[in-house]
Amino acid sequence: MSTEKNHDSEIGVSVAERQPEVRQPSMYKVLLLNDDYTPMDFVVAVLKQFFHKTAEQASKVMLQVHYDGAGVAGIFTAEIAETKVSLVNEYSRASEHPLMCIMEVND
Ligand code: TYC
Repeated sequence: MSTEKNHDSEIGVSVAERQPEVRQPSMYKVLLLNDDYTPMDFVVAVLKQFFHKTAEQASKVMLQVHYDGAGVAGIFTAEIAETKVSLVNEYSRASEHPLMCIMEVND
């Protein structure tokens, strides 16, 4: 039986029986997409309110989205990213702006 570099709590435990290694959670980028109608001030307000950006950081991300089509608002675990996407999209719809927020795996 191979026991490899045993830890204190797993003396005599075979490689096959050992618990799997703890793995880092997958991370997700939360992106804002450009459109022709959402006011720049609204996007800056969203970045401050939902992503805790300073006015300067928020303006930078907003302009990145405006000129390049998309920009990263933040990088989070799946559950937090899903919540941010839902909250931002609900807030944008309630405010009658077409702003879109999406998530993608950060590999
Ligand atoms: N393109 C928009 C405008 O000119 C501004 C904008 C920026 C919209 C970022 C969406 O995610 C966005 N008013």
